[in-house]
Amino acid sequence: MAMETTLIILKPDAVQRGLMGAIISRFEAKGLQICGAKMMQIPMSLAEQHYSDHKGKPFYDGLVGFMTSSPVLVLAIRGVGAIAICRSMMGATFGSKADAGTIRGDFGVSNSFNLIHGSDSPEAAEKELGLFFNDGEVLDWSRANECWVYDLSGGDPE
Ligand code: IDP
Ligand code: MG
Repeated sequence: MAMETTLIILKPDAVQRGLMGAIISRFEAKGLQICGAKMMQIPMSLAEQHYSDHKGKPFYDGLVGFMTSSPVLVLAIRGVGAIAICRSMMGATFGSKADAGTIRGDFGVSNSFNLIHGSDSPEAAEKELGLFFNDGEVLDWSRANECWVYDLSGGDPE
């Protein structure tokens, strides 16, 4: 599996409810690396670009309204297979259905206020990282404990 960087957004409900730290802690404890972070209030044009695949769906207007309503925390998170790992840690889309043990399952009950966005493919991750981060804002940095997070004895992280 490849080293991947994924785009995570802690949505307005996560920020307003004071859950940023609890959610970031899960990713850090898992062994994923935070490579970019910024707080922002998403402009309407960016929300529309980010969710362009959902344009025309019944929930679309509410979704872009929600995402632009209050600040979010945007994260770039890296690890081997990070895209699928983050998606499984997030849980199913609807808070009412997400399994216990997942972020959406443990911290929310709403189907539209579901706390977190995560890229769902390498193509989406590349596009979304480009939308939310400028050049130089996603850092390549060496973690002091990398050799205990991964088995590096074979050269590649295992
Ligand atoms: P995902 O975030 O799990 O990838 P998507 O189907 O891509 O889910 O939907 C994007 C976002 O749109 C969801 O995270 C949620 O905030 C919102 N959403 C999706 N389906 C519904 C719905 O049926 N009602 C209300 N909001 C929805
Ligand atoms: Mg999606």
